[in-house]
Amino acid sequence: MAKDTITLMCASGCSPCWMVALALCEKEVEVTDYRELSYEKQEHKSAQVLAINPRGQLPAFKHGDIIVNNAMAICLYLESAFKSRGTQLIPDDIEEKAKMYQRFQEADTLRQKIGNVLFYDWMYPEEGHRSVFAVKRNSDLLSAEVQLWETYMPKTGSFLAGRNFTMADVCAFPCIAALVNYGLSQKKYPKIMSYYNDLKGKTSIAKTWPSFWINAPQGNTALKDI
Ligand SMILES: N[C@@H](CCC(=O)N[C@@H](CS)C(=O)NCC(=O)O)C(=O)O
Repeated sequence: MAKDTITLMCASGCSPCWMVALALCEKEVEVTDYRELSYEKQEHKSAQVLAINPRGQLPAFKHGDIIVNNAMAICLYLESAFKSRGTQLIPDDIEEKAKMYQRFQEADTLRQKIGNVLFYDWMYPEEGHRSVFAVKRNSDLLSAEVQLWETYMPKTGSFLAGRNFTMADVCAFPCIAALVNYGLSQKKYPKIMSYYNDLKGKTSIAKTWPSFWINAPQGNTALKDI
């Protein structure tokens, strides 16, 4: 298969999928075969996904014959494969690079902790297996994590790793946007809100904004007490 064939399977509203869409947009790389799949229809467990990602998770990505499954691995791959294209997302400056890698990796921790709160019932479909203590613990762990991110927020005009928009922003912004979309308190987290407001109109972010969130009924406040 020609190397410039890019297949991407995603679901709208999924933060890891948004990370990849955002990285592709920043790198100015066109997806030749884009498939938006539905969780409700269990399409993430379909043969087309399992052929690329045996875990049956999205995103699923293929560049020519090269398969990369994990969102953050795909993002790093894109920077290497298309180094000279679009935005440089991994800085040369060693201090900026160190901070970029740190926040990039921490974005995954934030994502998992958001998921543990939002998708608890989905992870434990049998009511008898759920626990109010676990719900409270997940919520407390997410609160502590979000408080940490409030201290990470850059001033207007700067980004998570410094002066430039980097892979750290590519992977953290979809998680920050999920927090806001699910009702995060503006009063409690003013710096997170202003980072979100500063970046939400950025061309690549606006262009890749999940339709799931645009069309979702307003007022989902599952994270308002975090
Ligand atoms: N570590 C993976 C996680 C991907 C992931 O959890 N995707 C979710 C949707 S956001 C999914 O496909 N869930 C369905 C499942 O786990 O069965 C990545 O970052 O790509």
